[in-house]
Amino acid sequence: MDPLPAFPEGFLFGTATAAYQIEGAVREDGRGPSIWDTFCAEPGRVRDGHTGDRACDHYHRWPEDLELMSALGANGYRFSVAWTRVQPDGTGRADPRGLDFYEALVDGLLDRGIAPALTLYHWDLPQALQDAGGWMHRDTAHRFAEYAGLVADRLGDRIALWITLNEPFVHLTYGHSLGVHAPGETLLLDSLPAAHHQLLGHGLAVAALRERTTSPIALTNNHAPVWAASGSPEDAAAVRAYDALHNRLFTDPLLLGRYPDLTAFGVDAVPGVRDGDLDAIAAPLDALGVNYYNPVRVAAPGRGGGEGPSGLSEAGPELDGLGLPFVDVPIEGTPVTAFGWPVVPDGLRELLVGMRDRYGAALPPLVITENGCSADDAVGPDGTVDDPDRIAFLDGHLRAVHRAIEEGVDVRGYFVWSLLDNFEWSEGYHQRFGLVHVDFTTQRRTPKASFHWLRDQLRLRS
Ligand code: IFM
Repeated sequence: MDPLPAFPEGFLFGTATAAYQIEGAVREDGRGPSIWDTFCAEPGRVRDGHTGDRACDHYHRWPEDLELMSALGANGYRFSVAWTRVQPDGTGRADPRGLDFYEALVDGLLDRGIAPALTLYHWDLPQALQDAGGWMHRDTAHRFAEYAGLVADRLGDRIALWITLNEPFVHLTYGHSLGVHAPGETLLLDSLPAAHHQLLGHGLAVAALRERTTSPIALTNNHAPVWAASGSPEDAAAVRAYDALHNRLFTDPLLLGRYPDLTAFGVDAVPGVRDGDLDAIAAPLDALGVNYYNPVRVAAPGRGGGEGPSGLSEAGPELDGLGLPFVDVPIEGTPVTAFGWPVVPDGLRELLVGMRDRYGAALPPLVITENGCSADDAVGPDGTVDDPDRIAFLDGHLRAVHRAIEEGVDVRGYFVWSLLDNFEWSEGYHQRFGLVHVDFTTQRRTPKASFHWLRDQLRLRS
């Protein structure tokens, strides 16, 4: 395999994780329950009844995990803070023990020359706030801003990139519309206030952060290029509808200060919007985080499908019966990951160029805050983990990012999902995304061949 092309000076290369997926220690040092603790405890919600109770035990093993990042040669690390370690029930004063943990982690990163990219919210809402209405309730946006301020009071300028929310699109659809993620709500399109309140929470948090830090601030969402199943006008309309939901619902308000046209969904106006909300939401950003896994192919309703790789694919064939203005259509002829997601590296270039063309000067610099694949990785008899598919995946996607940069898109960093095999939400521990294999019985970490490949690529750059 040829070495990767040169990326711009200062480009961030690292890995990404999230608190509930790796930390474990869910009842230690005053941590309160989050909606994921509750969801996992409900029979039938998560495959094989897996929970994040222990996960990768990162809460205790973080020094070892920092050593792994150093050995990789990464200059960035994206992680998330568990809100309920800072505010166990989502309100009031901070528990210093939670902040102590993240402060030690951040200082450990800085000591190793690794820039900390901190996500404030990766889906683990305090259960107490869910009991009061969760993201369907406007007050949660204010609680989020208060929490953001508490974290910034402690960590402020030591954070290289603040990320308010992770993938609000997935949290909305999987968590609030379809119920396959916590909090398990099945509100379908009635979940839209949870979109608005997440965005409002973002806007209010940006204001709270700006008062406390000069570090750059971003929001991360999941994005996908959307392809039509045919050249028909009906399928083109399906593409527009799906694109509005997946790519525009959260990004248009951020960058353009308005919601996209949702009339294809029978929605004339997003409910719950008050005067001034969109101004708060559209406060200037320093970067936009893009998580990319695969493109999506859709057709007009009634054309079959329902099992393709859209962000809604976990709903399966039932999608066809929901009255949505699109159906999901499989993408054929590509390799697939262990999850069954199509591997289309150039989709990342297409996405990035498309975002630049769509938003023009309104688009801040982009950071690829997640990209990666799951594979059925196992430790072999010789103690190594051979994951050639992941090496090919990363090589292809990094080259796609490079092509986008050559085409003039301002991309500043790339974070592999993920550092470690971890708790993959409703799939439990069945999908392994790590550069490092984790034996969930012994907690032994074994860097995979992809880890060594990426380390060699990063060494070539220094
Ligand atoms: O594991 C998730 C992560 O939490 C959010 N983005 C997608 C990843 C893989 O499904």
